Amino acid sequence: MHAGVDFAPAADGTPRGSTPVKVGDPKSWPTIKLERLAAGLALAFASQGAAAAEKLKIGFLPGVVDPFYQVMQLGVEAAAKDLGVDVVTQIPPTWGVDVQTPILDSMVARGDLKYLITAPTDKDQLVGPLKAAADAGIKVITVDTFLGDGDYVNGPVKFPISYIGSDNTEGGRIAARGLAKAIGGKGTVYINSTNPNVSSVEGREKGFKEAMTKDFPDVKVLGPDYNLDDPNKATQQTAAVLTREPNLAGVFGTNVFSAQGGGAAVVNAGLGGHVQVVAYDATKLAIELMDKGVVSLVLAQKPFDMGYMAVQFAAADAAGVTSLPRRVETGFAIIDKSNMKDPAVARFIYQVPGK
Ligand code: T6T
Repeated sequence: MHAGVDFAPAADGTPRGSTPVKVGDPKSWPTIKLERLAAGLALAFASQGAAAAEKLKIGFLPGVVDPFYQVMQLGVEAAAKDLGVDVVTQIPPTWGVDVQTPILDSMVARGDLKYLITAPTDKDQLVGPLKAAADAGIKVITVDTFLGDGDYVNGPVKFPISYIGSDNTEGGRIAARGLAKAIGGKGTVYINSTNPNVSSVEGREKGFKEAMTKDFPDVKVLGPDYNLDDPNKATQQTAAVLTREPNLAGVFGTNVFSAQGGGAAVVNAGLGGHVQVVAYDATKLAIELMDKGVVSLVLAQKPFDMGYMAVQFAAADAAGVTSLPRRVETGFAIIDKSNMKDPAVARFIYQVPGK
């Protein structure tokens, strides 16, 4: 007679489980000592506790406080919720290596982060500090900006898991084609940008100049000037060019604050609609300036996708996935007056809750 459940059919063929099973004399049952049971359960719960405590912990360190990274943070938090991951977020108040590096070092010093999702504020100067993080056992995923030349397979920098962001050189070419069209293919245009040696805006400048030189020989390109991510500086710099170049036909603002400042200078000079502005980044303000006829083209990046996928990559890597792409280009939504109200496009405008 064996204790426990027997699923072999009864002699008369009726299936087991439909008839009571003889389990014999309970005294003969192997007894599990309660305390052992309790210990076992405690262990089980403890391991569950430990498992819960061992929830994957990821650091998120973007470049600065702005609508682009605020939407990226929404993507990070949505994925963290979906995947049951803990995220520790630290946002530098201003853009720069001197601001971001100490925050990075303090995040590494915590000792509990397994992954770091970050937008390096300089493609060379952040290599050292991020390599130190990797050597400390924190796997790095770069979003929006990259280290070195962004080729983590064959390039000078290979330790990050992946780059997830826009193809900014192509973005620059799109901006050039849009501005050239808006000014009728001839005239002088000006680039206002944020900081040198930042892979994102550097790509935009390069792609813009490349396309203008190659496809629009009658367009002369001035700049870039660097506004250090300060919209007021962008306004001053653009106003100075508008004064120096009375026939200026167009302005390319390579990110949120460059376009904001450049657009404001055009409006302040009463040249809205005459001097065409192309804006990288789909902030509400850029769309409002488009509505007023100041901005003729807006390139919307996909920061939510960048944030969401970066967390997915971390969770996948932690789960043992070894075939994650080393580079993911998230694409653009190109917004102009003809489609700015179309929900399929407008959904890419950077909506920050409460803003
Ligand atoms: O344009 C984005 C981002 O792609 C760039 O790297 C820095 O500026 C923004 O965050 C917008 O301000």
